[in-house]
Amino acid sequence: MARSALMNVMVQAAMKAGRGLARDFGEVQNLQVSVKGPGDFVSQADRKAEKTIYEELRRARPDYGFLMEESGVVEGGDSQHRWIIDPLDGTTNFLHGIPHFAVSIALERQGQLVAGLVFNPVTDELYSAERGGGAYLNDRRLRVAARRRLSDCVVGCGVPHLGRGDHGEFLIELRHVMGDVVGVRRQGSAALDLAYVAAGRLDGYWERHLSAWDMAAGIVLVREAGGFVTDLADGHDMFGRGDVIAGNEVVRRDLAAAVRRPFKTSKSAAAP
Ligand code: 2AM
Ligand code: CA
Ligand code: CA
Ligand code: CA
Repeated sequence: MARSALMNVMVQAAMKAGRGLARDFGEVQNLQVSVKGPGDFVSQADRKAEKTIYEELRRARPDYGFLMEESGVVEGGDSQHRWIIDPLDGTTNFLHGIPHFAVSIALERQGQLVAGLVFNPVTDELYSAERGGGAYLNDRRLRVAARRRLSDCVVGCGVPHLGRGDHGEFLIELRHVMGDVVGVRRQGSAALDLAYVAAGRLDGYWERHLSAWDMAAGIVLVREAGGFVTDLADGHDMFGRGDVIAGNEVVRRDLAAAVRRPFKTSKSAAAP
């Protein structure tokens, strides 16, 4: 598979940051950790990885703007291009020694997502996609799963932290979805969840309370693997609303219907 110059730049930045993360993962007990919000942690590893990616991308494309989880918006880029970066998606896994986390880098051109890369430096799985060019896991072309009945599907989700409000609503959604599918997985990295949908490992996925950097690269992967990604209202304002749902066309639609199914109280529900 021949990589474009743009993708080479992204891969180089992700690999360099990923090597640092893999080293830090080996001595995770020595890292300083601080708390940003309820259940949201940040360590030196997140910041170092972000700095590495920033420096690499800035050097290669000096005019592009940046949106990064730990540093926010970096002013001074052209108005046409914006990198959207999560240097370490799955920090909680990382800090607990669970080897399921990733670097996530996406590029927006004139407000459209045109490239995405998700890299797990422990498993050495590199997911990449450019608009119109297909999605890849390392050198292998990806395609979303073809299952059409929710009752055959394994789907992923995110569980909102208790400190974030509407977890009661989430539990209702989860109950509905659990009744409709083979299994539900909660793996702790939105970027990898979307990459798994692209790879056909998960048939579908939904999550709320996300930021653009959690999902930007993964959205490109799913689309380029022939999948569908929307917000939870079937629109395309994933960044504005902070929620996302993905799968093949049928699974996305039916999973969205299950997530949104009105809650019946025990009085209105049919007797078991
Ligand atoms: P992070 O590891 O980069 O913070 C998992 O459900 C997803 O939500 C991950 O992408 C994770 O990104 C993000 N996340 C987990 N806990 C969070 C919290 N308390 N606040 C905001 N984002 C969180
Ligand atoms: Ca975080
Ligand atoms: Ca994240
Ligand atoms: Ca992060």
